Amino acid sequence: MLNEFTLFTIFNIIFYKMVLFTILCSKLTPTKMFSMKSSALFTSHMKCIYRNSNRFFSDKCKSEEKVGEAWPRRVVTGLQPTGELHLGNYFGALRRCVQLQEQGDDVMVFIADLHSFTGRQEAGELQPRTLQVAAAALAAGLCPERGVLFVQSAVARHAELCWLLACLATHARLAHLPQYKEKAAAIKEVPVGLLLYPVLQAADILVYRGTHVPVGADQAQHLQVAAQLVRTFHHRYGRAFPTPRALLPDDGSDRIRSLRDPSKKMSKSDPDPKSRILLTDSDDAIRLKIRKAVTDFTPQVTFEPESRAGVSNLVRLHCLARDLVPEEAVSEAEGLTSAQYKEVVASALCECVAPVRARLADLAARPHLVRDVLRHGAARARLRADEVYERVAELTGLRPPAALSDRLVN
Ligand code: AQP
Repeated sequence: MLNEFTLFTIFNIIFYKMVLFTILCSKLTPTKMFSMKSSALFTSHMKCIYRNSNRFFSDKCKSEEKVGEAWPRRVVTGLQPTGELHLGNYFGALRRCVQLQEQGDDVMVFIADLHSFTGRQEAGELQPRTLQVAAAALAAGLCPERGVLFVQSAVARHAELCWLLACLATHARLAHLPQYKEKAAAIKEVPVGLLLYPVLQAADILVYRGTHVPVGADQAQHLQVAAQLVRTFHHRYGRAFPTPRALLPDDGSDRIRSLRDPSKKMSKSDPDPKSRILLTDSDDAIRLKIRKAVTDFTPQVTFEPESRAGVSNLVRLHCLARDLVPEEAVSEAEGLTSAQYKEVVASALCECVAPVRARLADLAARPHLVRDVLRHGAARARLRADEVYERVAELTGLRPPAALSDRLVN
């Protein structure tokens, strides 16, 4: 802040020196000068100073608003029903949510069915996939009583808030996001929904006044969009939301790589099924996929994510499955070739996946139970979203202010 203020002062000193220099060069007296065009220049500069000082002080206020102080801590995250969940989704999202819940956080997890429309979505596949993702969240250990598990489209407020936020977002900002540029470059007819994806994501969080969002590194920029929208909303209408903060893990669980091409992340939509380990995979399937995982020609096992992405990904998976740090995993692998180490990693993963897979099979046989959880979750989510949206509607003028509406009712 001090630096910003100092720069601001220096800028003003330079400006007035320039004015003085212009006066001397043009041989105009100050009186003549201010009676001419320069008075307009002077006025506009004064306006600029006024605007900047306002910005300076309002920025100062913003920086003093710390997440979690004014707003109760709430974790919000979503999973798209775009396919069967894999170890990346498990380590990177589900298990983290379960851990946060165990630490006492208020965790809301939703199945992001509306988001899944930004890619190609087959109508007949949406319901079974939605149930499957919900079942995976429960199988991973998420407690629906302590948290809230629901389907995004069951709470219409996500879409309603998205519209209001979309009117505050700029095309230039959204079109500049790397994930949009990458996805849009791969298709001919780019749907507007793809551009709006981060705005809907912002609405998903803000409609519950989410303060913390467990995200992967690739989502950090989307969270910046959400933070920017909060600032714009506050500036235009008043305070309605906290500024959401990314919860980035320090164990690398947000960056599980494809087993076939370690330069890419493990993904549901990768056309190669050997690139990912599913939560429903049998032990044999897991062993086979790990055996086929791409490494390199160096036989020793080391952890060098930049230069040896393949083997380091295996080390990472080993660590996450057995709760180790990379140094421990590497020392366990001492004297083993990559092929032998793959057996160690596969065994660790089999042990880790087995209980989740068993619970998933159990839930698959009882879809009514999962549906009940989702119905109950949606009812609770709607109550929370309605409360926030009512405030938004008041601030934006969509509803009369509470005091006035009371008078109108009486
Ligand atoms: N490879 C990954 N490593 C760690 N975390 C990951 N996540 C996804 N892939 C990895 C996390 O899982 C959560 C749900 O992701 P999503 O369903 O929103 O979709 P995504 O991020 O686009 O993941 P996919 O599996 O790659 O899906 P598709 O193929 O449909 O795009 C998120 O928290 C995400 O960070």
